[in-house]
Amino acid sequence: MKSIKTRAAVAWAAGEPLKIEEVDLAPPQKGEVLVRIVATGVCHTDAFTLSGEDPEGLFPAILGHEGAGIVEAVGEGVTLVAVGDHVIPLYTPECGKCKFCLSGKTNLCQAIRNTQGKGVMPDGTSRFSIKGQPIYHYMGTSTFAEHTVVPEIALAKIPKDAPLEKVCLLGCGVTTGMGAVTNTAKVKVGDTVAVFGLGGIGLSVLIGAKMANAGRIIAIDINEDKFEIAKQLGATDVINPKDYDKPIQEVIVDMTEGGVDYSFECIGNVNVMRSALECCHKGWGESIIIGVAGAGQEISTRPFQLVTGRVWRGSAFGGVKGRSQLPDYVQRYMDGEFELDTFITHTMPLEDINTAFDLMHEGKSIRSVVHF
Ligand code: NAD
Ligand code: AHE
Ligand code: ZN
Ligand code: ZN
Repeated sequence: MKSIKTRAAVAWAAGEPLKIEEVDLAPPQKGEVLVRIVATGVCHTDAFTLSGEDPEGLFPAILGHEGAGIVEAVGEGVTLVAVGDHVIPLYTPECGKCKFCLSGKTNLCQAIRNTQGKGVMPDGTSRFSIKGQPIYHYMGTSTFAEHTVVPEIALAKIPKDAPLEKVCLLGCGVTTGMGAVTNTAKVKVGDTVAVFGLGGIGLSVLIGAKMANAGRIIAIDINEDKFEIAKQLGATDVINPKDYDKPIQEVIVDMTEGGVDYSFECIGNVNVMRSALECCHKGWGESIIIGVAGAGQEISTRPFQLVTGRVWRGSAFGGVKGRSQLPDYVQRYMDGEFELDTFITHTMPLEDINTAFDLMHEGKSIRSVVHF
C-alpha cells in the first residue's frame, strides 16, 4: 500500500487557529490500522493543548481524540480489527498484557504511552507529513483528519449500526464523566454529589449520578446558560459561585448538613479543585479530579482536610478500559439507557472546525461534532 492524501486540521503553533491542509499519510505499519474518521467531537482538552498550556503539547500536530470511524486498511500482523469494522480510537489503549492492564487496578495501559506523548507511533515516527515535513500525532488518535493511523490496541470495535456521528462522543467526554461516577467514585443509591463545571464532562457526570440513583445532585457553574440542561439531566440544585460572598465550599457544606459524599471537578481549575475537595463531608467525602490543569499549576489544601477523612482522587477516561468496556457503553446508548443528542449543540464540516473552538470559549456549546 502507498501513502494517501487526506484532509486534516493542522495545529501549526500554539494559540493559532487550525489550518485545513492536504496531508500525506503513510500506510499503517506493523500493528497499525488506517481509519477513515466519519465524525469527531471537540473536547476542551484539544483547546487546552492548542493553547500551549499542555506540557506535552507538540506542534505542528493534528489534534482530536473524540472520534469514530471505519477501518480502511490494516498493517502487518493486525488481528484485533479488520477492514470495514466500525471503531472508536482510544487515547487510553488496552494492550491486555502490560503491568497496568494486568493489575486489575487501572485502565491506564502504558504499552505505548511514551511514544504517544511524543506525538509519534510506537516505532518512533509519524505517519503524517506535509511536503516532507513530519506532522505530530496527538494522543495517539489525531481525529481532526479524514484519515488517521492508530495502533490496533487503541481501537474499540463497535456495532455497525451505531451512529458514528453521535457515538464519537463516547471516545472521550461522555464516557469520561459517566465512568468517573461508576468506576472511580462508585456512587451509590442516595449519595449526595456535587459537580463543578457543566460542559461535556460535568453533564456526563450528571447522567452517571442520576443513573446511580444519587440523592441530591448539586451542579455548579459560573455560566448560568448551562443550568437548564443540567436540570434536565438530573441536577436537583444549580448554583453559581458568583451569587455568594463566601467560598462555594462553605455554601455547599451548609446546604448538605456537612458536605457531599462525592464531588467532581470538571473544569481544570486548581482553585476549584480545592473547593471541590473541601465541600466533601468530613470523615468520608471523596473528590474526583477530572479537569486537566495547565503546565506548572499545583493543587493545595490544608493537610487537615485529608487527615479528617476527605479523599482526593483522579480519573482518566472514566477508568474505562477501552477495548473491553467501551463497546458496552455504545450498546447501552443503542439500548436507550442514555442519550447523546442533548450534548450535540453544534455540527459543522471540517472546514469550520475553528468555530467549534470559538463556541467552546464563548460558553455557547456543549459539544460540537465535526464531520468530514
Ligand atoms: P467545557 O469547556 O465544555 O466545560 C467547562 C465548564 O466549566 C464550562 O461550562 C464553564 O462555564 C465551567 N467553568 C469554567 N470556570 C469555572 C469556574 N471557575 N467555576 C465553575 N464553573 C466553571 O470543558 P469539557 O470538555 O467539559 O472539559 C472539562 C475539563 O475536563 C477540561 O479540563 C478537560 O481538559 C478535562 N477532561 C479530562 C478528561 C479526563 O480523562 N480526565 C477527559 C476529558 C476532558
Ligand atoms: N498531557 C497533559 C495531561 C493531559 C491529560 O491529563 N489527559 C487525560 C485525558 S484528557 C482527555 O480529554 C489523560 O487521560 N491522562 C492520562 C495520560 O496518560 O495522559 C500533561 O499534563 O502532560
Ligand atoms: Zn477529551
Ligand atoms: Zn496495557
